[in-house]
Amino acid sequence: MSSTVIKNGTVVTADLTYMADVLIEDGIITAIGPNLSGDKKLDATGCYIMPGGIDPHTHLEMPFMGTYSADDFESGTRAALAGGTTMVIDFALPAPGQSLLEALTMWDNKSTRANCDYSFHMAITWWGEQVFNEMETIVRDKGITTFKHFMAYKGALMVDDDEMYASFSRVGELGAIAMVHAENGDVVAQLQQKLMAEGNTGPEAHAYSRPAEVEGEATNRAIMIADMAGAPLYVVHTSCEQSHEAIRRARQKGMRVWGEPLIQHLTLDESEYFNPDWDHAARRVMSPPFRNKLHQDSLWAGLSAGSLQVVATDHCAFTTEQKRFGVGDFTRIPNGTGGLEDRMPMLWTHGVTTGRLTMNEFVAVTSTNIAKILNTYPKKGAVLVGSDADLVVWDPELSKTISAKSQQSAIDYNVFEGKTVRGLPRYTLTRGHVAVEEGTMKTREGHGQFVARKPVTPINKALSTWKNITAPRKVERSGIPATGV
Ligand code: DUC
Ligand code: ZN
Ligand code: ZN
Ligand code: ZN
Repeated sequence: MSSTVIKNGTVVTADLTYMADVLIEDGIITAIGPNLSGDKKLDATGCYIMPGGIDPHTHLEMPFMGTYSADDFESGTRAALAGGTTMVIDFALPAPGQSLLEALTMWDNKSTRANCDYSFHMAITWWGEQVFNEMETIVRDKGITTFKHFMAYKGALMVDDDEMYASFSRVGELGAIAMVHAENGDVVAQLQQKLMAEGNTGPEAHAYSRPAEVEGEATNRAIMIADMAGAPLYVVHTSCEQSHEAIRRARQKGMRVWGEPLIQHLTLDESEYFNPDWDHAARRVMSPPFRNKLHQDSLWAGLSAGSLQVVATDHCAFTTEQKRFGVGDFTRIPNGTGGLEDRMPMLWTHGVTTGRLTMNEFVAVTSTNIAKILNTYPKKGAVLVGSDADLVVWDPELSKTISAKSQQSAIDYNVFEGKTVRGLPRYTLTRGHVAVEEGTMKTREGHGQFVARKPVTPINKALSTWKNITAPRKVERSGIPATGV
């Protein structure tokens, strides 16, 4: 058994900062303390030893809008490791009418190439007895406890309220977690038609077709439906104050609701869509779209206040050639941007070095909080004896200018092109394997393992009093009252 020791660094977790060496044997942390030794030594002088990042929102090699997202499990997880992320959670996406288990087999097959550990969420894109039954197998036998619902993409992935209520109720029974892409798909479809009819065919019309109100309405509706169904709710890509406000209010009432801003929404704004270069704007088309500074401030405030818990990417990368499917019709531009490699350096640069987040909050929102929400803590998201050695040795003085020329992602551009980041991995370790070593990639295709998860029953429920208020009570009546004159 060969061992690795990380020497002379400062351990930074979601709640502690202290000097210690970290010993790793067989991919597991086996000791934390002074003066440790091992076969291989990694020097962490001047660095922070943190739990590797967890990105709970990726779409790798996903069939979408007539094409496939360009990063697969190999290039996607390589990009992740380059940026200090050691686990991704991808969405298995059944086509409407398709068996959930069949979709899962497809995702199992794609993920054999992963360079780091991964897990899945299951999307619910249609409803029926088969889905109801398969959901139990997915939770009990397949280790997947999160079910994503698209409230947008009408005519494709969208589910409507009756389907959502039925599915959320099932989620509640199974002790699982409901997730939503919260945008009102009916309103979006009408706005798209109107904009196209008026000759607004460019990428900026994408933003006009998906205003913050569309997201705020859907977030409020999903929260209410989750509450009635008794399911905890995770709102993916929370991009605006309206959505954040709904989450804040629900949490304050004791409902179990979480919100997930993306690094793109935190650091890029809507002005990107008004760039005269069509390619520049189209490359940034994603849903929800980038917002203005007021929304960005709301998201940053939510992260430090704790009303938003997780920073993700929604990594769904398309090449320029793929984006050009939408020339002359913005509704055909494949929705999605990359971010896996840049999430941690961008958040450190714009969050920690500016004082918006402490180092410990950085660890919480990039790793520990989602590990806890998804019930994979302390295997993941922790620097503890017995935890997986998914670690990043973070050098706060290392800097670079982001460029597509030097990225791991398979696409030909980067939405953060030209931005300078300070704070990068010196080493990234995935279950003890050093996958990034002082700027050199040493990833191993197929090293990644699936991480099964269990429900957090019985306490992981929506917690409002709605059920008590409306508990059925039969009223005995003696007769039919007389009607008025
Ligand atoms: N939004 C995107 O931009 N891409 C993938 C799916 C989504 O909801
Ligand atoms: Zn319906
Ligand atoms: Zn989405
Ligand atoms: Zn997504």
